[in-house]
Amino acid sequence: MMDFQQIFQTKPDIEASAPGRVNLLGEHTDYNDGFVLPTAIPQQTNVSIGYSPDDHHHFYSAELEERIDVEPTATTLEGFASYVNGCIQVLKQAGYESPPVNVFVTSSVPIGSGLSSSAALEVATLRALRSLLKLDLDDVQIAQLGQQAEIQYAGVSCGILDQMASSLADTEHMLFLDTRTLDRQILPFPAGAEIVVIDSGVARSLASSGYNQRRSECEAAARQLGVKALRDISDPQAVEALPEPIRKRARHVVTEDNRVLKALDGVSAPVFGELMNASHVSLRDDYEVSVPALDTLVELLQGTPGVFGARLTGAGFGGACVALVTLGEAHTIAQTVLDRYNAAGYNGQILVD
Ligand code: GAF
Repeated sequence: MMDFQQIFQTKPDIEASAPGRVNLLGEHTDYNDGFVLPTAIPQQTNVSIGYSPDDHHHFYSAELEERIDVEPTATTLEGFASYVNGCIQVLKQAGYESPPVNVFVTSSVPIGSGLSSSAALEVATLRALRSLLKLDLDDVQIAQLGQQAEIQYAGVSCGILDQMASSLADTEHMLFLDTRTLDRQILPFPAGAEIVVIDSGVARSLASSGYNQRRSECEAAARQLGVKALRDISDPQAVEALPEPIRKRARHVVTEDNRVLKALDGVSAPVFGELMNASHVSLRDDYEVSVPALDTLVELLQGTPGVFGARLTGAGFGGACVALVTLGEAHTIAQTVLDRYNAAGYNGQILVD
C-alpha cells in the first residue's frame, strides 16, 4: 500500500484519526430529536495532511488507490473526495478558509456496513485540519461540521448520531446522547457483557433513498400530531390514530426512544439484551428497514448461548448486526454464529469480537 510520501513526494505536517461506531440502541431516532446509545469500534480512519505545493487540493485514498486533484472552489465531487472536500468547504463557511492541501486517507472502518465510515472520515479530516490550521473548535463543533459536510456535500440528510459518536465516544464505554440538547453521558457497558459485530455481507441497497423516505415519513407524522419532532411524544398510544405507514414509523421512533431511556437506568445485561431484541423487531416490522439476511443473522445470534440480545445496527437495508454477549465469550460466539450464517449461503464477516 502506498504512503503519503510516495504519493506527494513530501512528508505530512499533521496526522489525525477517528473511529467508526456501532449503535447499541436508538436507531433512526436522531433525526427525530431523540436518544441514541453508540460506542466506538476499534477500526479507525487516519488522515494525513500537508500543504499543497500548488493551487489545487490533492486527495488520495490508500484503500481505493484513487487520487483526485481539485480546484479549491470545487463543490460536487463523488466518493471519498466528497467527504474530504465537504469538510474543507464547511470550514470555509464557518470562516476558516484552508489553503490548498494534500490529504492522504487510509481506513480500516468497513465501508457500507453501517459502522459510519463516512463520519470517521469527516471527523478525522476535521481533526487534522483543526491541528494544521490551529482552529479553536471543540469536539462537538467538529461533529456538527462533519454532519454539515455529509448533508451538504454527500447528499445524505443524516442526523448527528454518527459524527458525535466518532468525535466523542471510546471503545470502552457507551455514549448516551440526547440529540436535541446534545446533553450526553459516558456509561459503562452492562456488567459482565461485551459486544460482537458481524457484517451480513449484504450491501446496503436503497440505503439513501429509503433513509430519506423514512425521514420524511417521520416529519409527516410529527406534523399530523402537532409536535416539533417525534421525540416530543412519550406515550406510544398517541401515534395509533395516525394512518399507515406513518403510524408504524412513528411507533418505532417513540418505542425506540423509550428503550434507550430504559437502558440508561444501569440495567443488567439480560434486560439490555431484551431491549436490543425488541429494537430489532421494531426496525423489522414497524420501520421496515431490515432485510432477510439481517433477520437470519439476528436470529442465529439470539439463538446462541451466551448472547443477551442482538439487532441490526445503523440505517439498515443491509450492513451489520450487533449483539451483547457474555464477557470473554465474544470471539467464540462470533465464530460459531458466522459459521452457521455462512453455511446458510451468506458471506458474512466478523468485524468486532
Ligand atoms: C445513519 C445516519 F447517518 C444516522 O444519522 C442515523 O440516522 C442512523 O443512520 C440510523 O439510526 O447512520
